[in-house]
Amino acid sequence: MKTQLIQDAIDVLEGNVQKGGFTIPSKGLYPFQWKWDSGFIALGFGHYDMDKALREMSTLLDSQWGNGFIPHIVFHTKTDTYFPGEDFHQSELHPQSSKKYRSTGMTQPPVLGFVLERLYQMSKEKAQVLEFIDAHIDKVYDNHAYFYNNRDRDRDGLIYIYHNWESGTDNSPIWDVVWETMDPPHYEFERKDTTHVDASQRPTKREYDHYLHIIEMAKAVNYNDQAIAEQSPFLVQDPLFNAMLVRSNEALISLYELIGRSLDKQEQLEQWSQKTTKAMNIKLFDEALGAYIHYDLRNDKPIAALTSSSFTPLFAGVPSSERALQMAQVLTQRFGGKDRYLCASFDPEDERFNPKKYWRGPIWINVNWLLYHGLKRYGMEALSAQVRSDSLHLIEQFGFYEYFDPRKINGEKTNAYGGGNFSWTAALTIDLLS
Ligand code: 9WN
Repeated sequence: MKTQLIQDAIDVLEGNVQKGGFTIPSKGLYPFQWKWDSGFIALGFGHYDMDKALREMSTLLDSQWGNGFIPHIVFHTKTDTYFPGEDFHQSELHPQSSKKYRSTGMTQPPVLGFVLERLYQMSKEKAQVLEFIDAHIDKVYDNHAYFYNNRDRDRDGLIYIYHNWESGTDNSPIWDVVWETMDPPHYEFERKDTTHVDASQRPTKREYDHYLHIIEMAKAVNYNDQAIAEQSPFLVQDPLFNAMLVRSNEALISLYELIGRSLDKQEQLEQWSQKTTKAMNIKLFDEALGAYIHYDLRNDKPIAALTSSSFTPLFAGVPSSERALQMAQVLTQRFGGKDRYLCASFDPEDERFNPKKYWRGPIWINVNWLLYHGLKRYGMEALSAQVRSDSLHLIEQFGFYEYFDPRKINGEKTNAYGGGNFSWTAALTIDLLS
């Protein structure tokens, strides 16, 4: 079974590889290269075709802007099957945007540091991977420097995101409180996602109005970070985003040590990490809920609700062991139990929980992968094994889908939703089974 599932996963990944040296997340629905998808996808390739893994990384890094920014979508190919596309985003408005590729003017969680480290760890040809790392690591460092220099408004080490698409968890109920502070125009546009996936599993039209409105604001200031920080109605410190940064800082330090250079950068990364970790523990940990939460920087208030992102600081070693234990209890008691698979993307006990709707409840395999490793890091073997086996069970049962229903329901035809033959689901299956 194991070998068959790995073979099936390889077939999915190979089917999504494109001519330009990048891999799409899913045919039809997502026809370009996405930042954090590419990171997870490379981890799958790394187990059977390291050249492809490194090419995925270098193609993405090639889209970097002059200021170190790496965009969330790189529009390699011309197609109007996705909305909003390159003509809507207009990355060229920013004076330092890539001259080679058009892209969005927003980013996604910084996973590339730890992806490079893991590729090195899994490689059989260490010298080849180390040479690649030596040639590319500074770009990832520059990306972190971009965040600390431009996205740390209060200089406390917590990076903000200015759009929900930057979180990767697009329509999480977390953002509802921000939408309540906005009243965007009712734009006229043609959705493409709902021609590929049932509308009941995707964000609403009104939510899209908010998404587009923030982009219009950012375009009006030519994607200038300072102006965005001053004007964006959406300015949030996200626990997942900051945890990925801390974990990638840590990975970059060990990779610089391996290649034996840039002591100054190692020291800088260490300082950044300590600052972010400290701030996350002071500002983002909610004692009553027992896990990390989002902070609405624009309206200066915490968003007290639990999501799967709330537990991802485990992956970066951010919580103390006492807090980690508390988080594991919350995960088990509130998200787990005999009637549910781990881990729902939103608190199953909250009335806004929707088990079929995208980031409002369904399980996502990339977050499960982060939780699996995070729990393992704290020695919580049984719970981490459960996250892994729940993930593999759902994939074996239903296929390489984009997201899965966390409820254990008998007699349902399918518990899997969104795009099919989804790349990171396949890639992380390979990694979990290798
Ligand atoms: C917008 C590609 C991306 C993922 C995100 C996921 C979804 C895009 C969309 O697909 O978002 O970025 O159009 O809905 O939410 O996490 O990276 O797979």
